[in-house]
Amino acid sequence: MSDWPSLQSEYPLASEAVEAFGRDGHVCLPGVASAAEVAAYRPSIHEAAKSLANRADIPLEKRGTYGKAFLQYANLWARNEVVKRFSLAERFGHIAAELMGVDGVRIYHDQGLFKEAGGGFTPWHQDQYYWPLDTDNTVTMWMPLLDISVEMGMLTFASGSHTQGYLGTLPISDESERVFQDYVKAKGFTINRADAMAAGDATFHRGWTLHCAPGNQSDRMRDVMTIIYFADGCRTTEPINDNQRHDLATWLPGVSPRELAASPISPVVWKRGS
Ligand SMILES: O=C(O)CCC(=O)C(=O)O
Repeated sequence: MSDWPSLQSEYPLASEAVEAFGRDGHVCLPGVASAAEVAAYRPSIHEAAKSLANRADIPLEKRGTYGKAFLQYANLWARNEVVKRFSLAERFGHIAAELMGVDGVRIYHDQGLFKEAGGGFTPWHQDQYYWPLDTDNTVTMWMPLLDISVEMGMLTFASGSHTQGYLGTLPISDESERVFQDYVKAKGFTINRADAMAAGDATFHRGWTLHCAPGNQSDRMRDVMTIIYFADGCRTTEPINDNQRHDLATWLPGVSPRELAASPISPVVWKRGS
């Protein structure tokens, strides 16, 4: 394992970035991993993804909106020791903790989200609709593994929308796109995204922040690694939809509603003072 960069060194997180995250519900941080660090881990992320079933064999035009948006590979860290080193990296977990203002974070799961060349848009949605957690202290790190432009499917946010909390039973779909697009307009939220991101730059967004992404108009795969964190010490809730029931069983196995959200596959990634 010593052949791979350790990803333990601290990221110099500016107080302005923490403020922006609190205000907007998202922030884009440059150089969370260096180009060399990403280059070292990217092949293992792809290797782990290859071991999982996906819809790549189904032509894009035969898939629905969700299926066109990305190839989705969850919990890659549990399949590959190198990816484990990446997804459980202290540096990333520490940033998540500082942004949320908590003393410790657990990983909920990681996900490779690969938007294929010609792949469709990601509809507006809220991530936390899927999560049976009793806290809004949740954050997703979204890190491209190659340099990307807007045209490749840049993550796009409605700034300040996290303050609205739960906005309804709207999984990622044509309906969530329509309803939330209208909602964002009606509320006058500013829509923000980076013009370009280098491999290893990362956005962080809260679980309730409305976000979406355009389709990939380039001829290259937009491979992105995401890691979801939640505040250590929070509890699970009674699932309020089938997606939450699935998530509870899958990402917090053996944990019942209202128990401490902690399982062998949701270890503490970073804790103050340890
Ligand atoms: O990568 C995308 O297109 C969407 C990502 C997303 O919704 C997320 O990471 O929460």
